[in-house]
Amino acid sequence: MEPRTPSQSPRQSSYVVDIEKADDAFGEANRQTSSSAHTTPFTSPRAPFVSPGSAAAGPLIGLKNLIERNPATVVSGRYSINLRQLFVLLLILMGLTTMWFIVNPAESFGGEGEPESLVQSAVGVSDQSRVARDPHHPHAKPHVPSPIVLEASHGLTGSAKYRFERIRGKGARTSLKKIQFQFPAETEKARLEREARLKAVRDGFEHAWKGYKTHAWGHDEVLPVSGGFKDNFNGWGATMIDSLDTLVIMGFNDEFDEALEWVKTKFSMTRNPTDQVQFFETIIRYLGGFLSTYDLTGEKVLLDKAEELGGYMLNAFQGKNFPNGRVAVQATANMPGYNFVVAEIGTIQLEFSRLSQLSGKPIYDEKARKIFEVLGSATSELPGLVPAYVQDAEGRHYSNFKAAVGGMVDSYYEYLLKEWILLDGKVPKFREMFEHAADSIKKYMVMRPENGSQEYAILGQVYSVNKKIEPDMEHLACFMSGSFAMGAKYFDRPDDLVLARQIAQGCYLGYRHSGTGLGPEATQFTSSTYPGKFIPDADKFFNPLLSRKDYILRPETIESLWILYRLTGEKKYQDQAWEIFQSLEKSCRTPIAYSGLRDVTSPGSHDNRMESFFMAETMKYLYLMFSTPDVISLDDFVLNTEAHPIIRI
Ligand code: DMJ
Repeated sequence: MEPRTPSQSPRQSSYVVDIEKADDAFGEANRQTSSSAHTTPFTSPRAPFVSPGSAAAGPLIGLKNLIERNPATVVSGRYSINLRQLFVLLLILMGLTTMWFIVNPAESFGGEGEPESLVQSAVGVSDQSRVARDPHHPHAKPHVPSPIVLEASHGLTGSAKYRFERIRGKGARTSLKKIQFQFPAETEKARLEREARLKAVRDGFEHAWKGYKTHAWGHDEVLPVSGGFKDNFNGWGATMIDSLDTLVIMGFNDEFDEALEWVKTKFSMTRNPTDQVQFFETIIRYLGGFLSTYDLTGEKVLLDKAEELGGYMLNAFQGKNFPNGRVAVQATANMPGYNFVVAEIGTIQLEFSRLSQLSGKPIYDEKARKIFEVLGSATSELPGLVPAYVQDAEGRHYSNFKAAVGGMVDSYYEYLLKEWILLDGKVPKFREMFEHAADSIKKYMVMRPENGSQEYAILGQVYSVNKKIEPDMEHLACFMSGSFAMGAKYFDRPDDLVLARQIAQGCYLGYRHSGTGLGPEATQFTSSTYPGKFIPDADKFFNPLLSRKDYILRPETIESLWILYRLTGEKKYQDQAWEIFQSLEKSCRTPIAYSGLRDVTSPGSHDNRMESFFMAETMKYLYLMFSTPDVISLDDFVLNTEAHPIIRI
C-alpha cells in the first residue's frame, strides 16, 4: 500500500537536514567526477559552475573541436547521423543523467552526507582522492568501510523511502525550542565504533524477533528459555504490536510488512469482548504502538485499529472523570469505578490527544486533559506530588501518603511534561504542574551519598506528613532522570540537568555493582544518620532481604542515558549503554530470545520471561543510542511511556 503523503510542514526540519546532506553528496560526487575518466558535467543549479577552462570542461571542448574538424556523417546506413546530431544526442543524454542525479541524490552517491563525506569535505579533495587511489602513498589511510546500509537510503523507494525519511522527522513541526545537542561531524573512528555497536544491537533485536516468530507468532510473549508463548496482555499479540515501530526504525522492512499483514488479517480485539483487560497496558502498548507506527509509516490500517481501540477504551470511563483500571471491549460489561491508580489515569494523555489529532474526534483529547485538570486542582501536603491512589471527587486534598516516583505513579509525572510538549506548549497548566512536581521531588525526595560524592543521587520515598525519607528506589523511578533533563532544557532549569545526570548515575551504579552488569528491580539503601543522605554500600545493595534482585529487561536506565546523550552529546552515556548491552548479551541472551533474571547477582537465573517492552523500549533505546541523532530526534518526536515515538505536528 502506498503511504499517505505526510502533512505539509512549514518548518520541515528534516528537509533542511536532507538538503544539506544532498548538497554534500552532490559536491562529493562532482569532485569525484572531475578527477576521474568519466566526464559528465553537472548542469544542476546546485552543482558548482563549470567554467570552459576547468578540468571538467576539457573533454567537452575536445568533442566540439572534433566535430568542427570532421563534420561528416559518422554512422552509415538507415540510422546514420552526423557528428553535430551525435553531439546533440550526447548533450541530451548528459542532461537526462544529471536530472536523475538531482531527483535521487542520496541513492546516486551512496549516503546522505554521512559523516565520512563530511570529514572528507574538510580536507583538500584532489589530494584526498589521489591518496585514496594509491595505497602505497605515504599518507594512505587503511580502507574504511562505507556506512552500513541501514543508515543510508540506497535504492529505497515507495513506502521504504517514506519510512526512512519519516523516522528522520520529515513532516514534523513545533514552535518549541530545539533541545537536542548540536552534534558536530563525526570522525571516522567514532563512526566505525558507533556503527559496530548499532549493528550489534540490531542483530540482537533480530535474534529476539526470530524467537518470537518461531515460538510465539501472534501471541503476547515468547518464553525465551523453554520456548512456547504466554498470553497475558489481552492475548492480542502484545509483542507484535509493541514491536512494530522498532521494526520500522531499525529498517526491518520485510519483517514489518509481514507483521502488518498479520495485523490486517489476524489481529482481533473482539474475540472475547467481555474479558476485562488492563486499561493502562492496553493504552501504552497497543494504542501507543498503533499510533506511533501509523505516524512512521502512514499505513492507514494502523490508524483504523487505533480508532477502533480508542472507542473501546472509552468504555473505561463509565460517566466518571477517571477511567477504570480494567475495561471490557463490550460496553455493557463495564461498571463504574471508585478508586483509581494515578499512573493508570495519568498515562493516556499522549495517546488520546494524538488520537484526536489524527481522527478529528475531540472526545479523546477532552477526556485526557480533564484528568490532568482534576488532578491539578487538588492541594497536597507535598505540592505537586500525588499519592498512588485517588478517588474521583472534585476539590480533593492529598494528605497522609507516601510519595514516590516508581510504580503506580511514575508515568503521570512523565506525561505532565510530554503532554505539554505534544500540545506544543499551548497548555501552560501542564508545565506548571510538572514544575511543581519537579520542585517537590528536588526538595523532598533527592538523597545523596554520605561520602559526599557529587557523581550520583537517588530518589527516595517520602511521607507527606512528617517528610521522613526512606532510601528506597525502584528501577521504574529511573525514568525521572530523562524527564528532569528534558524539563531542564525546555524550562531553563540548569540545576535539573545536573540532578538528571546524578540520578542516571545512581541508577547505573546498581548495574555496575551487581556482577552481571544489570540493575535490580528495587534497591533499599541504608539510611545515614545525616538527614537526606544514604550509605552507598555495595554489600547492602544486593542484600536479598533489602532489595528486589530481579531484572526483568526493563528500559528506564537506558532510556535516561539515551535522553542525556541526545541532550548533552557526551559519549560517556553511549559507553555506559554499550556496557549494559554487553551484559544483556552475556547474561540474558538465550538460544531463543532474551530472558529476564531472577537475581542480578547470578547470570544463569533466567526467569523465562521477555515482556514486550524489551523489544518496544529497551532494544529501541539502545539502537537510538547508536543511530545518527537525526533518527527519532527529540526535536521532532515525543515518545510515549512505552517508547513509541509520536510525531509532533
Ligand atoms: C513499560 O511498560 C512502561 O515504560 C511503563 O511506563 C513502565 N513499565 C514498563 C517498563 O519497565
